[in-house]
Amino acid sequence: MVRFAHMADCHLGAFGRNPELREYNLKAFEEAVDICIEREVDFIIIAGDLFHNPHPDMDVVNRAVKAMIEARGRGIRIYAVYGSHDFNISKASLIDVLESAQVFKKVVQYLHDEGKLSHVKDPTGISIAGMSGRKNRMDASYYESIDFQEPDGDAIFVFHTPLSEMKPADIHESETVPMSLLPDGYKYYAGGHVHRLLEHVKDGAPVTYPGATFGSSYTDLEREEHRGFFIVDDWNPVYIELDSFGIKREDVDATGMSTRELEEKLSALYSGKISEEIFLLKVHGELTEGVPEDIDFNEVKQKLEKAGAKTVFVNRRQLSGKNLERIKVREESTEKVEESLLEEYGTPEGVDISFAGQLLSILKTEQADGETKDDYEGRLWSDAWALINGVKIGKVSAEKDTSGQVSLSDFGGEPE
Ligand SMILES: [Mn+2]
Repeated sequence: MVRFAHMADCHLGAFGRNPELREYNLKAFEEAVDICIEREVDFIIIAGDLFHNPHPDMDVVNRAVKAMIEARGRGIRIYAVYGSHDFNISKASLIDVLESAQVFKKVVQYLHDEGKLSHVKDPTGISIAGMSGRKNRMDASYYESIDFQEPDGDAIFVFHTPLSEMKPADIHESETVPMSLLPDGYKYYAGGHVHRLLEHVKDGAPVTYPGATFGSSYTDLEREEHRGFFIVDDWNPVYIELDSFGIKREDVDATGMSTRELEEKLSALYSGKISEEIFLLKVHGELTEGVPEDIDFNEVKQKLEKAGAKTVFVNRRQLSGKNLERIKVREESTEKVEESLLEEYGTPEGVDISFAGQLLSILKTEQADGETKDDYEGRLWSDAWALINGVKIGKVSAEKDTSGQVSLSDFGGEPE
């Protein structure tokens, strides 16, 4: 009887700006590998996004390699495909390095000349073939371009693509591939990319996504209840939950409350003992009186920690005060809207409109493909500083945070 593990979307190195969550994420992977050793699986399949980016920090790499070498030492083989996060089209990714070091084997040997997939044969006799994730949404044509042939004997197909038949609402249809494009004749289809626990069947064979082992963004933690992976025993996937820490989610709707009422409501959250290690507090809605800034969320955070939570994250992006005015503007482009608002409502004294416009456009720059979050933030800072230093801004002075850190969102949440 064959027993193997199927995991995906470990995103090691994610939560770069939240050391606690980064650690939980690493620990989840180590725990998953430990369970694989304990359960004596024959091999482990990693269906993409083992790392959060193609060139992660060395301490992250070190932890991951240690865990995998431990498994390899027990005779457990590891097979991986690239995900959308740990693949780099122009440079070698860490996945390539670890394959060269024989930590694991990539199962994505695509034979370009023949337009076929090649299979890797595990000592159990099972063959494994895979297709990596792609960032450029060409998955469907990629699948169509390959001349799939029925595998010989028992085989597993690994993929890192959302399927239309199993599409969560937040994934766009254009990014998905219909299940009919998956090759026929495999006994197990090991999916990755979708950070959700999902199970389906194709011609009697399981088609599954284990979801993330921990998650890579605040949204993942807030939305997906499960974190774990599959152990597949005799072709039957059994989900293993990794939840030793516990996550508490509190959603507070402040609509119709004054700041004082909201403070009272929040104080009820830390009146008892909190047994979960991770506490996610979401506060949203429109206050009847006062502004969100009147509430000391830092104090709320500290009180929740005192009540037992090890890590607290407060999402108050959708909390607003009443005295925010609603303005209607009609212009042809975002830039025009901004310009007319700046003209109409003015900028702080001494700041001219074109400066404000240029600064806005710098701050709106998006993270480039393959760029790390640190590089991205560094680039925004240096561009913004070049602009600030090059312009006489009169009375308004800007000071860089002395810690050199600036968070672009409340949580440093990172995209999937
Ligand atoms: Mn992923």
